[in-house]
Amino acid sequence: MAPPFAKVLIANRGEIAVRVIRACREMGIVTVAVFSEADREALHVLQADLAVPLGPPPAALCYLDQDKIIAAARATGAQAIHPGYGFLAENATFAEACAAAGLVFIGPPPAAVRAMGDKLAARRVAARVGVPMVPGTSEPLADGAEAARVAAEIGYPVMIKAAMGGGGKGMRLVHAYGELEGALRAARSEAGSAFGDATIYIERYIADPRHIEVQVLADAHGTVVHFGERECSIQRRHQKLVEESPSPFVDADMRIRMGEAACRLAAEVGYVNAGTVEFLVDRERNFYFLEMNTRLQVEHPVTEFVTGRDLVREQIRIAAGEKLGYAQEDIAFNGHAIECRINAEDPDANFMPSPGKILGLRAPGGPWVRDDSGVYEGYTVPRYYDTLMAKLIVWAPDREAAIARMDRALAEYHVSGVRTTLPVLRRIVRHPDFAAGRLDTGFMERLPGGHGSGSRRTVAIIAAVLEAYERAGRQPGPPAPQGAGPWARAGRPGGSSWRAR
Ligand code: MV4
Repeated sequence: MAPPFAKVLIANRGEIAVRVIRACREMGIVTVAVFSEADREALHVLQADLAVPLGPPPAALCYLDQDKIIAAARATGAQAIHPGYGFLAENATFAEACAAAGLVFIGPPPAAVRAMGDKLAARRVAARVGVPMVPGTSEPLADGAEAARVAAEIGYPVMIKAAMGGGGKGMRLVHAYGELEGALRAARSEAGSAFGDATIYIERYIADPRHIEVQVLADAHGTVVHFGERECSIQRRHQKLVEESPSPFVDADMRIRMGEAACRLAAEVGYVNAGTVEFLVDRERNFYFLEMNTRLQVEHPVTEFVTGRDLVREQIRIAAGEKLGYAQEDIAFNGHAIECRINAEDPDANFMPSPGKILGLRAPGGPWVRDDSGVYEGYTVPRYYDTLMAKLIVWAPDREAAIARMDRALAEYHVSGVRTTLPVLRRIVRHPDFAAGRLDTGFMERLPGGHGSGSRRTVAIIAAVLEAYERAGRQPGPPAPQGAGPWARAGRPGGSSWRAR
């Protein structure tokens, strides 16, 4: 069959640009990469048919520069732009600018992006179609008095959230009335400077929830289907580390109910293309709508493994106006897939970015092992962008076999020259709680070795150093001997004797 587009520009970099190029090549589509001065030798540039320089490394001057990207598409004769994730992927203005330039944006309609970008508007959509959500407000909070009234009604603890937020920014947990006023002020000011909109709302706090999301796909002809769920509860500071599908917590009945809820939401906003509906799930298996991500997600490969369908190919077909050509009952879920994110970060230094030259690289292989990488041996990871280097995804007939396969594949993965999250990933997949499927968003905080939020470890180190200085000042001799207090112990590698829970 003729390709839906002759030429597509990929407005992104790294592993996701490579991923999109792969789908295009299989479809017979000519690919155009764009790149910053820091990305001259990046893998996506080497792999694309054409590559257009954008300018200096700061994202605002290259991958976020809408005019430059649209100019690159026009100059090369591309008909469509795939935004990947991040950068311009959820920018409604950019989608409109593409249309105005006669280019197809491979993503949802701008109105759907806007409706879901405003979390309060999204809550009102969910209410209209009867999708369960966390109890709370669906209109902006007027003042402190209203906040106090609502908080008392839904019961403490509560969360204060920014209407234009998401991904954890501008969020405040309030345990009791006494903290409310300060939290309101802080949340408003943070939201105002981060999103240019100080609108906030209140929700009941769900303690240690699971994060489970549903993949949806909608064509321009009114067909909306879901591709099952992904469990993304292993996170650290709102950065996912491990994702899997199916969720070990979701049964067939719950999958249908969550899937139908996600499809109702998508249909209600006129959604077209690939999207993800996020839910919080409590211990009693209640699920609550959180937000919708109007893009292809990092963790899409686990869904591809269990459904056997190429989501990027589907995105491109949908953008070209093709029909999905299948219905919900045609989508079967087979086996189990797990993804690990390999970031250039130093787990021993609070996950600080670890850019630099990759001196050695050996990626795993073997049956049902997929390495979606944006790097190669000899490549220098630039310091300007996201630290994600590669994603390792495995499939097996069941979860236990998938975990064993991931453990094996991680053991085969060797990177030298930069620090990576590989050792932490290994510890996660070998953890008894992971094996048992006991996952929630507090998992990383409990993982021993100080790899939790990092903040407690950092505080402990500072406290230990201060204590050592004090001791050194009071009595000469070696600072902070073994018998030092719990702070000093927690401040040493492997010495996290103090934990909040
Ligand atoms: C919550 C919550 C508990 N209760 N909302 C964090 C990211 C943002 N999208 C929403 N988040 C949360 N919202 C209520 N009412 C807990 C979180 C949360 C979280 C959610 C998903 C995955 C990881 C998380 C880690 C900490 C907090």
